[in-house]
Amino acid sequence: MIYSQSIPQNITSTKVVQMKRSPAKTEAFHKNAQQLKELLLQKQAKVGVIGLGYVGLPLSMAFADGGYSVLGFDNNPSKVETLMKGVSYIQDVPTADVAKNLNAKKFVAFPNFAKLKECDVVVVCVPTPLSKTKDPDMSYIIGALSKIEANLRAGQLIILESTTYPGTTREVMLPHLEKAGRVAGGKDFVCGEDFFLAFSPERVDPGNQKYNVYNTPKVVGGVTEACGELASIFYSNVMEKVIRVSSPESAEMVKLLENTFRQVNIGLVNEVAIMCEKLKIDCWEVIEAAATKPFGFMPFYPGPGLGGHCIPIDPSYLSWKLRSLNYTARFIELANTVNSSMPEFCVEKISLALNEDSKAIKGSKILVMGVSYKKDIDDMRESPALDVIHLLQRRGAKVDYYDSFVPHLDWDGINMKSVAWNTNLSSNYDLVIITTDHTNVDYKSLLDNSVRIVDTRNALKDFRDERITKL
Ligand code: SAJ
Repeated sequence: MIYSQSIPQNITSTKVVQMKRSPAKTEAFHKNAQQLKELLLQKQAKVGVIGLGYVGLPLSMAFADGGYSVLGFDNNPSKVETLMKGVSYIQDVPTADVAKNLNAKKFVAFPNFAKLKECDVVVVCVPTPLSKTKDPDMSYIIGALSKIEANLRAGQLIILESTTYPGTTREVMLPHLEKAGRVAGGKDFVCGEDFFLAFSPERVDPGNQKYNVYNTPKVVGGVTEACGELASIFYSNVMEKVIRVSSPESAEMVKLLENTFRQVNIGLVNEVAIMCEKLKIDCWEVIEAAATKPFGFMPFYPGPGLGGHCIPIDPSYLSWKLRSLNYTARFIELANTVNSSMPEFCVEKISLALNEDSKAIKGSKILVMGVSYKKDIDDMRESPALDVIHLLQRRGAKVDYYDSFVPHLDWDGINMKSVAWNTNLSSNYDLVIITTDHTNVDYKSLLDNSVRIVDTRNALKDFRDERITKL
């Protein structure tokens, strides 16, 4: 380890292997690496964060609180304007934190990227969605890369945090950045000598009250040994634990394993729900009893489908990459099939429940309780409630929704306002479906006043009533 004598104690390496790329330790290397290491350890380094969303803004605040000077960059001018007024638009980032760091001149936001050149470390936290054809949409990474390329200078450390397929850092980022030197009129830059490059997956869990940017272990994989060490030093000055892995590919794969693990297990438990219906067994009782096994089991729960910015998306980056290598990631593809069938499964439950009252979906008034992708947050991305609403509307139902976290729903072609809550709200509807189990709902009132309820989240687990249909 080049810097072993000064590596902070909170860095753990899973294993140290010969780096795939280790350029000669030239004069430039020692100058650039040594200078950057000192800036990092003395907290003099200027930190640039590209993408001020649910990942980039908490990260910016953490490093500003940690004593660094942070320059935030976002190509959405209204986000920059809001931040420069000292206001946060991210649920997990208090406005007081933004105002404090702004006033302390520890954080400034920019709509353009000219100041990137001033940054000693640049962290890329841009979205990596799927395209309409379910292929990786790399446009945000490519956009950020072009700004970095235009401002790259010797001594900078570039870290990609956006979730992506294994190989992105080395195959996409590296070649562009090495050419940046030639663009600037010099010879090509050499990674690990003139600049440093690493991957470190974001592990932000929106709304998680227990785990945050400080106490969630940070995985880091550098293109060279020095890249990995400098990135580890960077994070270890703010985060409690840094986990070194041997390469950016390994770090990219860590995140995809984490989220594929969830996607596949949620797919499994959704199929268990479908099987239990055919067996006329209560799947929630089965899962609850299985969860009493103190070892070798981790409960997941069925639901109306798979929402969020990570779980439904990230595994498809992995399966896409493997398809390019002529391999089919069968578990991922199967889990996608099962998870995306759940909205239809729920609508079938609604149809059967209405049949009990000799009603059809067409013409029925249906209340959708909860539209965000998981409980107690306002995030709508990939929310399965949207699919349920689309399916019901297509079948001629008159659909309203209630969600105190989402007062106005303008998403995915749906433009609705939440109805106002009152204790006998549900009495106005032929059927209620609980699609998101927010904890701030009075479920007893909801049940007492409902004609029929389809509960896709076991929110009514404490009630026994023949009006309730569970997944
Ligand atoms: N879901 C189920 N059944 C489950 C768990 C989740 O249907 O048993 C659904 C949720 O309702 C939601 C979707 O899956 O629609 C995703 O839920 P999630 O709990 O995985 O929450 P996310 O999408 O916010 O995932 C984040 C991820 N964090 C990062 O990627 C950095 C994930 O890795 C975390 O493990 C997860 O939070 C978490 O543990 O809460």
